[in-house]
Amino acid sequence: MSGDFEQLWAELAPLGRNRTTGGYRRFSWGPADTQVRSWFRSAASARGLEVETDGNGNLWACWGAPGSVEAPRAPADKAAAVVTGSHLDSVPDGGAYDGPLGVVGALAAVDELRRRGLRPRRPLAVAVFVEEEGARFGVPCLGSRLLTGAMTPERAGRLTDADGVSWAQAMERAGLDPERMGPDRELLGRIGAFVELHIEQGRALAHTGDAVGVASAVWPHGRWRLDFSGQADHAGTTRLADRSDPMLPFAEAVRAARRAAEEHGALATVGKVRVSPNGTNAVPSRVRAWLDARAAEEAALHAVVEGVDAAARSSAAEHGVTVTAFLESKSPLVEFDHRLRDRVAARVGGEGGAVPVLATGAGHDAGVLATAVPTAMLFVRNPTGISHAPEESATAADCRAGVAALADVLADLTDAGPAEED
Ligand code: HGY
Ligand code: MN
Ligand code: MN
Repeated sequence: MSGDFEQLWAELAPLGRNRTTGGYRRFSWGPADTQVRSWFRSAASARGLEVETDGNGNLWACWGAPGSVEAPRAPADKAAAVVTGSHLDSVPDGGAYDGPLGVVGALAAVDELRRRGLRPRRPLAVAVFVEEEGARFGVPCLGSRLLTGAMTPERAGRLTDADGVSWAQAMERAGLDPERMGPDRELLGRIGAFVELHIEQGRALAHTGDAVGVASAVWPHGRWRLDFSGQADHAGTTRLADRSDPMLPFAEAVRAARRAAEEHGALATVGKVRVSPNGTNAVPSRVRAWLDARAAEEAALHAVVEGVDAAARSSAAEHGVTVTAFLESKSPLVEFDHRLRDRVAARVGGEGGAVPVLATGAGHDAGVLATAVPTAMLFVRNPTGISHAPEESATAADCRAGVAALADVLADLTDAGPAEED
């Protein structure tokens, strides 16, 4: 197995990597995305998996697709497929593991099942969801939101990137038909369970000393855009009293985010800002900033956003600036399906007993799909906890432990039996 995992990892690693930062820039429908999608198709086909692209651009590599030579002979009532996988897109200068560990791990788990002489008695698919990070078009988990109907094709089609290219245009340039976008209840109806392997984006497993953990929940979280509009002016001649400088209420909003997060035991981040016209010697006309807020409970999340909004408005009024807030995406608390969670935990824990079960503040496609099918997540230890940065890491041994655990879970869920069985 190590050969397969390391071989796959070595093939994928160079694609979309920025040589200067060492981070990844794999943005939906861009050149790096084309490369990694093509890599996935060939790696899956090399394993005899039939690869399809759904109307939203998500990839599905099916082992045992109906009619295929390896179609399982499961009785009709067990036809529900088991799906695993994750995403291949990244945040700007993201790490190597966030997303790809779940995709490479899934393909390596298919290899592992074969190595064990097993074949699923239910269809098994490996999925790659598009725009999970929302790095180019702003809404995270766009592919799974479209699939489940959490996002309408109309709104998705109008999302634009920093250059004004719309999602629909970018899809079209990548050879897909945006008219096919939309919820796919028939596809979802064929899925009995989705299990996502993902690097832990935190330090819990590093503290417990476990290589693998199981997810219990995803915190409520969301993204808000704040537009501060003032008056452009000369930096060297405009008196302070005569300025309407949007940078000042923006700065206050950033400080307020940290204060509110501390006060409510939440997390709040302003990591992206665009200044217009962005000149050294000009008072800006507009500052556009994005707030990412997350909390274990909805009430705390709401309190943080309210606190930031109030601080931004009062500072804007003080400086003759207007501020408008837009909710760009919001995800409610997701508790993973208890029965599936416990079944996965029992399988991963085995006779050895308990496996850590932990909540996360990171959003995932498994969290979005949870509205339509039973979903679960397996976490692989992240020794530093760092993620969304080039320094993200996981040991080869822990990755292999994650693959072995995923293979155990998939064997269980697909009721896998001896491959040569007729
Ligand atoms: O932002 C997140 O939580 C995830 O990485 N998309
Ligand atoms: Mn991420
Ligand atoms: Mn991820």
